[in-house]
Parts: sequence; C-alpha cells; structure tokens
Amino acid sequence: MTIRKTLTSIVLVGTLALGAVGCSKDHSQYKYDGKIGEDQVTFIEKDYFFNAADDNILTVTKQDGRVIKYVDRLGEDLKLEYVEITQSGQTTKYTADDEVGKSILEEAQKQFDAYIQQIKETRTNQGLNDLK
Ligand SMILES: [Ca+2]
Repeated sequence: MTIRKTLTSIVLVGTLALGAVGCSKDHSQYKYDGKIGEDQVTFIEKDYFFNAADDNILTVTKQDGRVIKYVDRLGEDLKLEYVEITQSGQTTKYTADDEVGKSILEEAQKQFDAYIQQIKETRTNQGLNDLK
C-alpha cells in the first residue's frame, strides 16, 4: 500500500515535470510563414541577443491589404500585450491600457489563439503528409 502510494507520487512528479517542460518558452511549434485560409500569416519569435525574453509576433495580411500584427511582448505567455492594425498606410496600435484597446485586444486574443491553433494543425498535417 505504501509502495503503491510512493509509486503514484513518482509518476505524478514525473508528469508534472513533463508538464513544466511543455510550458517552456519555446514556441517554435508555431513558427510559420504561409497561408491560413485566405490570409497570409507569419509567426516569428524575435530573439534579443542580450535578453532572455523573446517577442512572439503573429502578422496576418488580409486579402484587402490590411495588416494585423498580434504582439506577445512580455512574459512569452502567448497573451497579447498589443495589436497593431495597418490600413491604407495608417497604423493604429491598441493596448489593454484603455477601454477601447481592452475590447479590441480581447477580440484579437481570440483570433490569435485560433491562428496559432491552425498553424499547429497545418504544420502537423504537412509533416504527416511529407512522411507518406
Ligand atoms: Ca504576453
């Protein structure tokens, strides 16, 4: 009984450790430069040589020419700090600091989550296809 309990604990600790690795700050699984539906999408991790933290930047170019930049600037937690929308040469930046920006960032976060999910699926399918 005691042994079984210990074993369970070991397995549990192992799982937690693995979980922690999974949550590490490597988001390379999302690196992408290609199409998602009609949109041209790139995801990059911007490295700073003297800084341990990277930015995660998702850029989406819409068919009508709009460019939307989703930026995870802090924490590398895939939670957006701001979003930039460029339209007819004008760039507007929205942060969570004001009421307007807050609502826009909330919506942008949903889109961002959907995009990175699609990137992961697309890349997985591509790899599986290449294996055939
Ligand atoms: Ca963030």
